[in-house]
Amino acid sequence: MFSRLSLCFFFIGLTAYCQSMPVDSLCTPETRNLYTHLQQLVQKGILFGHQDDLAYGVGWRGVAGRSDVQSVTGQYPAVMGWDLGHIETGKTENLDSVPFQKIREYIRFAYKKGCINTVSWHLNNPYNGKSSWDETPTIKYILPGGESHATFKSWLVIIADFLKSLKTENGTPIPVIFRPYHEHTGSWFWWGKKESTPEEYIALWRFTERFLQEQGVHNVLYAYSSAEFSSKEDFLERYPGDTYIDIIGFDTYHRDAPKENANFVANTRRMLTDLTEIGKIHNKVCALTETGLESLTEKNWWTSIVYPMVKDYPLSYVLVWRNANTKHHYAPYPGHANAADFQTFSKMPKVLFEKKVAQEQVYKSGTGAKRK
Ligand code: BMA
Repeated sequence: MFSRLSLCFFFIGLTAYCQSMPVDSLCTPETRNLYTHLQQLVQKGILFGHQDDLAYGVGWRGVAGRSDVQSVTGQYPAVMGWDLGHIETGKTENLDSVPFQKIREYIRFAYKKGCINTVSWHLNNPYNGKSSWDETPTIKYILPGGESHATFKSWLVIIADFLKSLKTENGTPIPVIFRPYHEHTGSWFWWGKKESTPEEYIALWRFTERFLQEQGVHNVLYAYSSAEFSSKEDFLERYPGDTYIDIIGFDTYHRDAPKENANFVANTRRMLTDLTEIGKIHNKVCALTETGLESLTEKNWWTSIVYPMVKDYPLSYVLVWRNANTKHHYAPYPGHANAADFQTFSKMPKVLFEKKVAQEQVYKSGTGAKRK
């Protein structure tokens, strides 16, 4: 009896332990702690994220410590997104003209504050050198045996080197969420739904992940992030598997406000419901990996559309896209008609900006996370 009971506790404990582990069993302690914290923070609230936050905003670029989000709310976003598109070409700046050396510095700055970095990759087409938005079916050419496999591998070496170069002054690797091959339920990238079969897409993911790990990358959590999807089956059609993915999410944008307001909310709620059910079954952290209303044309968008919706789901973070200029931006900047509403949003009980995250000691004291 006693031994059966203790066996039972052992398995419950083992399950809880396994649940909190990232898929890379060799990941660094900070990466493991980050994952544990992402799981635990879900009970406290949703981290707010912004793409390219420190790199530029509306009317400025490359000013140390500056951020439109911080200028408006007094706090940096808790999650910062970066993109490595064009690193594979050997260029020094990404597709939105942010120098990779600067991205390294921003990632370090964010890490020191207890913020979380997520990295996407709008990589060119390795087969023909065209952009991410090229719709040539390509994956078959870049997998092992394909004529562009060597090129693709050389690009992965560049990505691996960049990821490995993310370190503190003391040499501690900085963990990041890596979110490649995103929006694959859409058909606008060469890895998209019409451009590849599910088998090809899954093989691409698995090859990438194994390759990065062989290259010694162990500071990464892997995010599978679709575009809009029609059902759970649709979302999971290209899922590489539980042993490959740490975080699941999707990208969706609010367009044609105010005409589409109700549709945006209903559609996003439907997908969030599916996502959280999948997250429970597969035991994965969930996120709204990209969203936004371009130029924030809707009054009180944050408190009347975003907050009432996202507060109902166990999401780890919600990230809005970049502040490029007055026509293409997703977070308010000083003087913006939406600034006061954004300030109110930043103080909502279930919304976590930088100051609340730093207090959580995201990378250090993960309860349940064990140091190697
Ligand atoms: C898109 C736009 C583009 C940008 C791309 C990658 O949504 O913001 O201007 O180049 O993302 O960041």
